[in-house]
Amino acid sequence: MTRTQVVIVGAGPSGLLLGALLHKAGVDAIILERQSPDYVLGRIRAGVLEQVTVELLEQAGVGERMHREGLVHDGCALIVNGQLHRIDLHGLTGKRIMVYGQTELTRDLMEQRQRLGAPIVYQAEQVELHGFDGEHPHVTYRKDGQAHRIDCDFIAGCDGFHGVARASLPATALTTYEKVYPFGWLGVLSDTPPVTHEVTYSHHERGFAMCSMRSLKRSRYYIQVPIQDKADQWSDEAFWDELRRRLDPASAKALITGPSIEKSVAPLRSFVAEPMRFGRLFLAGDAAHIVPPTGAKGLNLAAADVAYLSQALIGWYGQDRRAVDDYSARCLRRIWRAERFSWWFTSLMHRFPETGEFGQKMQLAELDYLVQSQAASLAMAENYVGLPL
Ligand code: RFL
Ligand code: PHB
Repeated sequence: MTRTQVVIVGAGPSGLLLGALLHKAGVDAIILERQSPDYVLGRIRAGVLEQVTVELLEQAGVGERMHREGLVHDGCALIVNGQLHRIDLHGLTGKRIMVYGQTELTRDLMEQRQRLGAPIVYQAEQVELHGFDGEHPHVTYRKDGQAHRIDCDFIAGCDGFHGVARASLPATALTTYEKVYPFGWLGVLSDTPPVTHEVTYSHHERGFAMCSMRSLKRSRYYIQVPIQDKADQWSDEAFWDELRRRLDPASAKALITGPSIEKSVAPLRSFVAEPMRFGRLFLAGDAAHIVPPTGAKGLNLAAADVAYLSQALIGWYGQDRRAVDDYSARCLRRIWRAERFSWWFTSLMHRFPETGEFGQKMQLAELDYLVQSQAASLAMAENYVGLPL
């Protein structure tokens, strides 16, 4: 039998960052991850970090490569039916964003954990959580055909939307709120120079499109597609043609295409489970909430949860036994504001067939107001760069 202070389920960004912040404060944790390290690093997801997230990563001791290789952006852009408008994020808010892939950040946290000799069990199967409604929780799992048990003080459920932590709670303990959008994002990663030098979101009558990047040589693009579309139905050529149609003429002309190195369809969903604490089990990140990716908030919200959770746990071990009590309420206040922004930006930028012509006119009028009015641009920019912790 093994004992630790905190068992963290999941080695995505939430679990790894929590592990790093706890380790730094002298709190012991074991991370259990269902997949292999290569599998975790193969998932291509987020690209945009808020300043608050950048500061947390620095605090966790993994800022060095991010500052060397990440791209700092002062603005982003909106294309409205073929016309490009820049949003001066820094001029409006005094803050910037960092473009640094989730894959890279995850790799930095994994390598740091290995260097520190802090425990992480990959390919942990059948993880089960026990006794978290009392004072002595424990976690069981199987690895290489053998059964294991870890006793602990707390369990952190950082295991994503399909994880075991939220599913372990009695249905009566949670209230969930959900909205599923009637389309998906087809994403392509390619080793081609990005067409725009800032992250660019396009509203087009054929559907939403966006241009992002991972470096000056690697691009990430997305287009809105019907929810039932499969990635292998889309040849690279068909993807590039459709993307080109949804951009402004100058970007369409400048677009450099090449073979896709990853192509996948992601569904879009808004979801919140309340509360985020049940006895000695805490939920953090995608385990508790999902936002559609349009506002680039998912990973950033996960990092904010982890900031609050690390403070709560470190406080508890520092003899402030009540430090864990307001974890859920603190997180949820920030989460609902990010849910609202992500829902608003998704609703504004995509084509919703059911809204009809009146709905489309409303979107265009709001976009016109957004790019012309400093007050409206500021409200968007303030949310995009991230609300304070
Ligand atoms: P993760 O990353 O899903 O990690 C959970 C981990 O838990 C493991 N796991 C288990 N381990 C043990 N036992 C079990 N039973 C387990 N079940 C699951 C999983 O294998 C996994 O390793 O959740 P986490 O850490 O909360 O991180 C959340 C972020 O990954 C997510 O919010 C973002 O990727 C969302 N997102 C974006 N967020 C941003 O902030 N900025 C962006 O630009 C952005 N772009 C995106 C995105 C998500 C996307 N997709 C594909 C959904 C773009 C896309 C296309
Ligand atoms: C990305 O680079 O993958 C990305 C950037 C901004 C978003 C979503 C995804 O809003």
